[in-house]
Amino acid sequence: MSSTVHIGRGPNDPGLDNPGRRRILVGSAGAMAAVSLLGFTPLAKAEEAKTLPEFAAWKDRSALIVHSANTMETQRGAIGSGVITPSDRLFVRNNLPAPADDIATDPDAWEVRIEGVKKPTTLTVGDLKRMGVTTVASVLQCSGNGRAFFPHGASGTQWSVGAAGCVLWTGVALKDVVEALGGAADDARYITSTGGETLPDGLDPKTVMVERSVPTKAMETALLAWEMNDEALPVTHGGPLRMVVPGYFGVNNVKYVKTVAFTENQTDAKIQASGYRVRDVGVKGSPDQPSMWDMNVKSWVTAPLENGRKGRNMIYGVAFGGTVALSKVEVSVDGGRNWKEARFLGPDLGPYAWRPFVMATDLDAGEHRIVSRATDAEGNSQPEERTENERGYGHNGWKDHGVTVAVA
Ligand SMILES: Nc1nc2c(c(=O)[nH]1)N[C@H]1C(S)=C(S)[C@@H](COP(=O)(O)O)O[C@H]1N2
Ligand SMILES: [Mo]
Repeated sequence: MSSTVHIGRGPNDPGLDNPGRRRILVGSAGAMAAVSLLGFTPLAKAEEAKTLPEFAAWKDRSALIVHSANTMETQRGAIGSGVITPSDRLFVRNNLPAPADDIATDPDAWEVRIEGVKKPTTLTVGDLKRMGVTTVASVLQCSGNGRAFFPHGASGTQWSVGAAGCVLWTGVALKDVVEALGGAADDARYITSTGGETLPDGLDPKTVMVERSVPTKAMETALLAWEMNDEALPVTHGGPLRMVVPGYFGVNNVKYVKTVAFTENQTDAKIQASGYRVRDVGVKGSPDQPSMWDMNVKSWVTAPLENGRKGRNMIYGVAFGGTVALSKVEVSVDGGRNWKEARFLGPDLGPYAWRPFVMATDLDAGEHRIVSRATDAEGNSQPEERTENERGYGHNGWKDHGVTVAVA
C-alpha cells in the first residue's frame, strides 16, 4: 500500500471546486516524514487548524477530518485495506458532550440497570464479565455517512465516506444476560438503551437524551461491550460499557449505557421519535417513518484516490452487507459501464464485518472514474443513485461514492 495519506480535503471530497492539495508522507511508524504543499487554500488551512478535542486527543490527527469538537471522520485515504479499523483512526460522533474521563477510572464498577425482564436488576461491568464473554466484528457507521453527497444540503455533519469503521467488540451476549434474569417481559417488542451522559440543565431531558429502541429480534446478536479492538473500551467510544447491535446504524450502539429496558413501545425521546427517521426532503420527522435500524449494503474505493499510474493499478476498497453477509463486490474504472469482480482481502470476520477488496486493472493516460458496487447474500446490490431524503441518511448509491483518478 502507498504510504501517502491525504491531509485536508481532496478533489474527491464533495462540495469543493478548489481543493487543498496538501500531502504528507507518513513513515512506517506513522510519523510525518516529509511535507509538500501544492495550491494550499485557506479552507484546507482552516480545517487543518482544528485540533482534536481533549476527549479524543489520543487519536491520530493526520488520519482524521475534524468537523467539530464532537464529530471527526476517518480520511478516505486512511481507511486502508485492513479488516479492522485501528482505534486511533476510527470516527467519533457525540450528540452531547462526552462524559468526563473519570467515569472509566474503575470500569468494573460501572452499573447498568436491566429492566423489562422477569427479574429486573442492576449489574456492574464486573458482574457482566462473570456472565459470559464473546467477540464480534461489526461495522460501526453513522446514519449520515455520505450526507455530503446530497445536493439539497441535508443538515448535520457533512460526512463523506469516513463515518464508518470495522471494530472488534468484546463483551457479554445480551441474550445471556436476559436468560440469567428469567427472560424478557412477555409484552416486550423493543430493546431500549439509555446513554449515561449528564444532561444539560434547563432543557427537557427527552429532547436531548440519547435513548434508542431497536426491535427485540436484535437480542439474538446484541452485546454489552467493554472492550474494543482488544483494549478496554475508551470513553471516547462509549466506555466503560456500550450497547452494540451488529449491523445496525451507529446511533443504536448506545455509549456509556446505563439502562437496558425491554419495552412494549419505542422510547418517546426525540432522538427516536422524530430523529433518525427517513422522510422526503422538506418533511418533518415522525414516529410513523422508517427508523435508522439495520444498515444497507455498501462499499467504496479507498485507493488510489487522485493519481494512478500508467499500466497496472491495484484498486482497493471496503464493503459490507449490514445485517446480511456480503456476497460480492464489482469494480468499474469507466464510471459504471463495465464491471469486474474484485477479490476479497484477508479473513472473513463474519456477516457484520466489512471486507476489504482489491481489483487489479490496467489504466491508460487520462481521467478514470472508479466506482464499486457491493451485493449482499440476499441479492441486494447498491443502487446507482442515492435515495433523496431530508436528513441525508443511509446513502449507499455507488455513483456518488466513486473517485476520479488521473493517470499522466
Ligand atoms: N450515549 C451516546 N451514545 C451514542 C451517541 C451519543 O451521542 N451518546 N452517538 C451515537 C451516534 S449518532 C453514532 S454514529 C455512534 C458513534 O460512535 P463512535 O463515537 O464510537 O464512533 O454512537 C452512537 N451512540
Ligand atoms: Mo450517527
